Amino acid sequence: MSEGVQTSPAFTPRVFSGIQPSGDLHLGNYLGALKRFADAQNKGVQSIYCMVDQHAITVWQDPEKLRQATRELAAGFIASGVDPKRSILFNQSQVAEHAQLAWIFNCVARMGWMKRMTQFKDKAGKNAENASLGLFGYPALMAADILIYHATHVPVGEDQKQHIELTRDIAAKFNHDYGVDFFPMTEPVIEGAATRVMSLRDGSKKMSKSDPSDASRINMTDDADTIAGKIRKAKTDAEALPSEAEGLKERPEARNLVNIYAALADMTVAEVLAENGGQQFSAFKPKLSDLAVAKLAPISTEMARLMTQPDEIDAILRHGAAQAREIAAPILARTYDIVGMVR
Ligand code: AQP
Repeated sequence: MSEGVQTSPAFTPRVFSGIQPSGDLHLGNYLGALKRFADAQNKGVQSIYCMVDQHAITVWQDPEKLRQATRELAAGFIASGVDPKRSILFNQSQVAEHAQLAWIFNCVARMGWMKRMTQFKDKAGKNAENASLGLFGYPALMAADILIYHATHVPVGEDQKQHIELTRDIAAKFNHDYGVDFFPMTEPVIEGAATRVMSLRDGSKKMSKSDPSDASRINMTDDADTIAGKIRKAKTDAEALPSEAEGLKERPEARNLVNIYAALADMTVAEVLAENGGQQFSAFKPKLSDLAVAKLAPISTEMARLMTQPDEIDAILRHGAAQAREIAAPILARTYDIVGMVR
């Protein structure tokens, strides 16, 4: 993967990542995750991607909507360039080994580790006593998702960094407690200009599916007019764009729009500013809208086409699950042997 990332020589490089089918995909999911999943696949690294429906139900999901969202997310993966012939693509609950390994990890992870997870604190809010046990144990299932494949690299957005660190803690404690070198120390791959896409309404909050304001995010299914309208109304300041990244330091909303532009155009922030420094937002925003529409429109058109063939999506996921199980089953069996379970 990226330069400087070292993998223990005992483990073959293998990429894993997942996305929850818990609502409409947005630009943050695309730039922070989906686009980079396709990039990893295109570099020729074995790549395994899944819709994490068992994570989604840690908060209430309407069953019919969950089914629909899972297929829509699969369509989003494929339309973003994840090719089911080159990557393994499936739905988490189709591969029981994830939940089976998660139970073992529930017994390895410590309560204190889980209590420190900022995502749990954010999602449970003031009502933590009423949150599901699944939401609390979410990071142990995430560790199982990754380690059931001995994945060495996980491309994610910045918000998931803490969970990958916990995955490493779980792997290290398991290896230490049982005196083995069985699970790899997985590396988070958090790189590029848009590892944390922020809300269009508030540069201090991440763009998120669960933000009540639809204007805060660009959904991957938004049409051209909606995208242009949201970017036009995006919060900014009154200054022109600086010519160097240093000038964006105290300007979170401006920085966000420049980061989005850079990620969509496959440019560095320095290159974007070299081209656009000195411009007012009245000139930069229409350019950004055109770029976002040009990149997202073909994806949403392809998603809509795929959604007319749900049986085909289901067949792709079933095939992917069978491929995933071929890797996961022997790793779970070996884990059971290490733990001392009679098989
Ligand atoms: N704003 C973001 N910028 C960059 N990357 C992001 N990701 C999410 N938001 C951003 C990345 O998308 C992947 C899938 O995320 P997820 O759906 O599994 O969970 P999430 O991070 O909880 O996504 P949301 O949109 O923020 O959902 P809610 O509102 O339900 O919490 C991950 O790789 C994530 O880093």
